[in-house]
Amino acid sequence: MKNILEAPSLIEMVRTITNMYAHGWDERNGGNISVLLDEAKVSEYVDVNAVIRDIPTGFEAPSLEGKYFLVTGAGKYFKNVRYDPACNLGLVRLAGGGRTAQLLWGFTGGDRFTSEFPAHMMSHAARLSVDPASRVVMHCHPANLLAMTYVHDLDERAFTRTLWRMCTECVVVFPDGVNVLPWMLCGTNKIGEATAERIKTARLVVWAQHGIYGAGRDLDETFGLIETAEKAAEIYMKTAHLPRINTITDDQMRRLAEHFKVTPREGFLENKSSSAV
Ligand code: 2HA
Ligand code: ZN
Repeated sequence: MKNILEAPSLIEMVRTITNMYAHGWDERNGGNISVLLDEAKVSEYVDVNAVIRDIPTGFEAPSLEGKYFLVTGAGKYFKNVRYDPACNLGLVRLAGGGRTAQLLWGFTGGDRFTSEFPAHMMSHAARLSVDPASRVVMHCHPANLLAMTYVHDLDERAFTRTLWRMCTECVVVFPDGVNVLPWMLCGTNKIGEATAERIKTARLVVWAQHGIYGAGRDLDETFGLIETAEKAAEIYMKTAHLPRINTITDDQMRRLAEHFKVTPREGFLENKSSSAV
């Protein structure tokens, strides 16, 4: 067996978590990540028949049966992960229709996966149903996106349009837009189901007054989505109280979409030649 601490996916997970903490997105035990791994790769590093313990999940996810996930632990601080990955992270395989997570490595302190495991697993199932290459679900608490949910309309089209207009590249980076959930109790199957439902049509889902979920094909893509949306929210929070003199128009966003060959979410731009702000 190879040393799992040298596995590229584990190294990238630790680096990403460390970077997220450095960005201020993950105070205390805030935030969590799960990454779907291939069995062939996993079996280079762990004996997939040696289950350390079974952890009940409290939900069903039949489409994820037999799938492997590297995931952050409940109550773990992102700032500490790099000093002890085996304590703060776990590698699990879902069994029993998703009702059980079989621990194969990690959680050495006897812990379990993040309290947001239902939202993560349900979001993976939802994203895989629309994009079989989807691998990553990431949750964190970026300050400007969070601040924006206190002062901006939570309508998904309005929220997305504001973010798109804050930086030229936003419509190119997240043409699918940003979906928004109202405040809900976190750590529950209910918020998991709601997140999964909203993450089907956009890779970013804001949890009002809490944070954001991102989904992507790898850690870089997912981090980059959140990073770009958070930058846009920062520009918004820096300018929202000031008179607006200039903007990015819908026609300009349409030109960006044509040039960079992306398709903005249907109905989110105004009709051609409209000057709506
Ligand atoms: O894991 O961020 O939403 C801590 C959280 C819960
Ligand atoms: Zn959170």
